[in-house]
Amino acid sequence: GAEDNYSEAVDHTIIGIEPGAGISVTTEKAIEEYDNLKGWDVELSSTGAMMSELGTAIQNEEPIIITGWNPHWMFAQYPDMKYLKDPQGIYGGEETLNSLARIGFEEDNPDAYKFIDQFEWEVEDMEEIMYEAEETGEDIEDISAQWVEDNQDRVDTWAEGVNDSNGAEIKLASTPWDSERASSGVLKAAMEQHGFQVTVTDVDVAVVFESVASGDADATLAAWLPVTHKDFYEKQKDNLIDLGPNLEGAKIGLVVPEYMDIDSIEDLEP
Ligand code: PBE
Repeated sequence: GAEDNYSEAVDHTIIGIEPGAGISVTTEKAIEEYDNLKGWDVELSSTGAMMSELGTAIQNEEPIIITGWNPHWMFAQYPDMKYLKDPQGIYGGEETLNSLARIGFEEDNPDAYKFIDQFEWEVEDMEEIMYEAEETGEDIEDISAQWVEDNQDRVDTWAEGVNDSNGAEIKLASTPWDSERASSGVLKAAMEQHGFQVTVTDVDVAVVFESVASGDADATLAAWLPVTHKDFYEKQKDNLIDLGPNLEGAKIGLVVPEYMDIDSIEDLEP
């Protein structure tokens, strides 16, 4: 019925995040590919602005369509939300967070390379850090360092067969989202236990790929594949080494509150 015309209610606008994010690029593609989204806009600003619009909408039980992803605390804070089905598969299925290294890094520093190659953890680990940062307001780097101390058995498996360093400087490129601040923070603290000196630089997704490809950065943990960062990856894949997933079971898509009576992107009226 007319009361269910969510498309008009949201002014044919999807609430997005930072313009440089993979999920923003993917949402522009969804708008091109779905006939019923023709002429729609994606409002790009910041993750913080999106989360605050989401909070207001939920408080007033108003319709809203956001770009959502896991791992993130949004589903812990607002459990009554759902991913819209994506029959065209624009947002993919399961995403993995991959580690990438610059060409030549293994030869230059085999121990650091091995450490980064052996780094892997679970969605629940990452979420533990993200939730705590969100709840306490404490710095995510500090919480990540504490996580390393509290999970020393796990952390030690990443260092198996690695010779301790005498202060080798390792440059990690990362992105400014909590997920990557957590992973980079954990790896930094873990590697520093073994004498490496790790610098983490938060940049745009495009710059992450460019800096690993050009050799300005040694490695990154921040590649969301195969879909979210596809364009960036395709452009640079011959100029970097893909070390494979450091985390499995990630996801991106369009997300709405449960009180919206639709299940699929295709249910949205043009
Ligand atoms: N994200 C979180 C990022 C990567 C990490 C899904 C918002 C993106 O590029 O879209």
